[in-house]
Amino acid sequence: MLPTLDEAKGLEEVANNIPHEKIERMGWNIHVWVVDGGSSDETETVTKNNKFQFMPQQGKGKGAAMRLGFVKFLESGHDALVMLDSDGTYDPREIPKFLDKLSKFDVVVGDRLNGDINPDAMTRLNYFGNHILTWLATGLYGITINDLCSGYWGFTRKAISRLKLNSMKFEIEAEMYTSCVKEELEIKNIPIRYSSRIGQAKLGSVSDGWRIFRKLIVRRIFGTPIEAKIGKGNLDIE
Ligand SMILES: Nc1nc2c(ncn2[C@@H]2O[C@H](COP(=O)(O)OP(=O)(O)O)[C@@H](O)[C@H]2O)c(=O)[nH]1
Ligand SMILES: [Mg+2]
Repeated sequence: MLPTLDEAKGLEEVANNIPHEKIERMGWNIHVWVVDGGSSDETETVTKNNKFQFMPQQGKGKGAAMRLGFVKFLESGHDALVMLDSDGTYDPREIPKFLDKLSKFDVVVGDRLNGDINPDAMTRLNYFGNHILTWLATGLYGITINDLCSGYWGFTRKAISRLKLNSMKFEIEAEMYTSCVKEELEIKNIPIRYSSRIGQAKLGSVSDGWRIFRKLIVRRIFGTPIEAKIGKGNLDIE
């Protein structure tokens, strides 16, 4: 599952590197969804050219997009889901490593901070912020996560069906982690490569860092989003 907002060039690169044959040799049928936040570039054309499924999102933000994707995934009947950003930072050739670990774990998180970060891929501020937020998350919740804000995750169907989320933006990964802890899903961290992005960043380091921090605190106090408590699903967007 690939979230996109004006990432035509990055998406092209991701598409070229998805190891379809290797994944099929491992026994999986692969289906690629592009969850789009209203791109005004060639994203839809690139999606169609690669025979991926284009899924326009209803709300705004990466969080809303992923939650829509998760609901559609559960309706689809597939067994596992791997999500990664479409900006060329994450390498789709590592997907088989995620699928491999999903035979033993509920959730697999790609770990850039103990992996291989290209020198130009992350600003100093983001590097520092990622470490602080990750350290804080492990301290608050007691379950080790090595890279809280990673955009490369793998899930079993069971894991997706248990997640309870209401994030709209870039705090989604932090909430995925807190929900995994709450639902007692087993998390495996695996080192991954992280490269420089193609195109313009959508994340604002300080404002989104603050949203992530707030989400960690709020979910520590109120473990489950109110929408889930009153019986509404992950798709109830504000
Ligand atoms: N569907 C959707 N995707 C988004 C939205 N905002 C960002 N994205 C995608 O989410 C991914 C991560 O965004 P990015 O700007 O790279 O954030 P960073 O990697 O955390 O700095 C990229 O693939 C973006 O195109 C949105 O509003 N909707
Ligand atoms: Mg990025």
